[in-house]
Amino acid sequence: MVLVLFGTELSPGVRAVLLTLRALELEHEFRHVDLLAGQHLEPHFVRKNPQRTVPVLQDNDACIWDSHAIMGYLVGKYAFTDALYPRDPLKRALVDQRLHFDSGILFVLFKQLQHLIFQEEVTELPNVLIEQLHKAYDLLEQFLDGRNYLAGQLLTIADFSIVATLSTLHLSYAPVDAAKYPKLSDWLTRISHLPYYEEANQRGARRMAEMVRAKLPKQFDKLWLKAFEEIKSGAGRQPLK
Ligand SMILES: N[C@@H](CCC(=O)N[C@@H](CS)C(=O)NCC(=O)O)C(=O)O
Repeated sequence: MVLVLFGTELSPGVRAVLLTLRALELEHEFRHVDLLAGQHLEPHFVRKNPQRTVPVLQDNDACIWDSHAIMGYLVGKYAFTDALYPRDPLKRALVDQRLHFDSGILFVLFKQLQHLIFQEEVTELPNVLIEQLHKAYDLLEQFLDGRNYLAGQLLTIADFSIVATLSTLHLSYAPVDAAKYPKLSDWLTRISHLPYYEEANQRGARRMAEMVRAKLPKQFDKLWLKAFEEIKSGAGRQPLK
């Protein structure tokens, strides 16, 4: 049976799994779950994931959810090498730390912002959340010190997890300023050169940004357009080898 991924490309977690599926060249079927229409609350979906979140991966009778768990599973079960999720305990610990950073910090900030503008209908973002985002960017900049990728010199699922959330934040809420975060900006450019990046991540991140933009007042247009132009042009920087 083919792997089935349930979700929407608007979701960073879903896009992180799509990046992993594409990197591993795994055949899969994508079943769209419309969160705005509440399809994740329907009984047939809740039977697959009682937490009612996307992504969910179905592999035969098994349903796995949480993007981080799904990515690790895919590499463990289907990859020819462990490069994307090393078995070496220390290397794995570093990847896991980054995955938890996404789960516990970056994605949480994203979810709070989403809640404010889509549920609470605020039209201005609280500075305190944007400051927290910048603190998270500072940390990511430090994580990249001496490394091309977040957990070393090679691409891992930590990069997929964080790029899916970060690219969304970059386009929607707080552009990654290349002057302030040069390593993070270079890393974003480097990942965006992956051949499957546009289809697996950037398209959905851009759609999400368009929805956010429609909810926010004009003052954000300038920031948003700047980020859009930068990502299109590779932030004006050359990818590092
Ligand atoms: N840690 C989870 C987060 C999943 C999550 O919160 N997904 C959002 C979409 S981005 C969702 O399903 N939201 C629906 C809801 O919470 O009702 C993961 O990485 O899979």
